Amino acid sequence: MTSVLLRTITNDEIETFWRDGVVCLRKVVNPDLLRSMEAPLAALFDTSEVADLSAMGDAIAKSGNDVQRGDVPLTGRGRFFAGVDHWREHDQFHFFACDSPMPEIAGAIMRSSTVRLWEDSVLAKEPGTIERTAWHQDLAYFHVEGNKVCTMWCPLDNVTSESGAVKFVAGSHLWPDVYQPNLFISSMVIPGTNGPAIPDIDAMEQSNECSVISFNTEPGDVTVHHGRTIHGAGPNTTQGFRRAISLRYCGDDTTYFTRAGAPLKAHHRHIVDGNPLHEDDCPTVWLAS
Ligand SMILES: O=C(O)CCC(=O)C(=O)O
Repeated sequence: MTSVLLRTITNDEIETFWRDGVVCLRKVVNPDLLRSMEAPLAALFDTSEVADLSAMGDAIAKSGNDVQRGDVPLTGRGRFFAGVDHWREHDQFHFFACDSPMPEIAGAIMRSSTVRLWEDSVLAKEPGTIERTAWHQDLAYFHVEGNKVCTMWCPLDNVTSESGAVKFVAGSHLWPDVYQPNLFISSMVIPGTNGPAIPDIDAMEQSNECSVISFNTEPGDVTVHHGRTIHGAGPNTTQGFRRAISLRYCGDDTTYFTRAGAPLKAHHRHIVDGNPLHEDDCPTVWLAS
């Protein structure tokens, strides 16, 4: 398997990222790299290393609160699994996040001479998963401040809007606020967090106050979005899986910035507001030569 960058990242792609807050890089890595992650990802299903967000959604709905769901028949219903930090325990996830071409791509796109790993994350919607991914910004979940923060969303399947392609609000990385983070499948906010409420993106889109873009993707394509870009995803109404691994990287200008109530990681032991990220917390995974 070739695990090198298949082609250079163009200036046009870099400028698209900084203008729209997202870019889709076509055929940038070998699809075999993504195929090599299918078994490691499948091994996480039904373990304590991933959360069943569909079960969480059922509990939220039972308590009378909002769950964001699409119009998918409940028969043969699939589950939405999500997990983070698999790179710490599993060699193949470590390779994917730290030693594959992904960090170099992040460095090129962010125009950063250093790339550090914040986390990896698996996001798998089984066939017939009704849960949407609620609109959110990644930065609201990270104890980080800076402009060079990105997420690379790496699909393991062919993904369309019917199967839950991620949708991005173009240019929203330039909006002034970091909005209060939510429970990912619900507009309910994470208790103890702060920030203004996220605008009603669906209503804004209807009234042409914002533009929402998404991409049909195949394994080997990667979308890269800015840490402040508002994004979400639909249900998976198809008979196939919609599996992805998201890699979240920080660049040169990032420093720690505590966000009250946002998830803390046991291995992040050096969070001091204003300090650069610490090697033990967020390893350097790429340096410009
Ligand atoms: O895969 C999804 O449904 C959402 C992806 C996402 O929010 C992310 O990768 O930051």
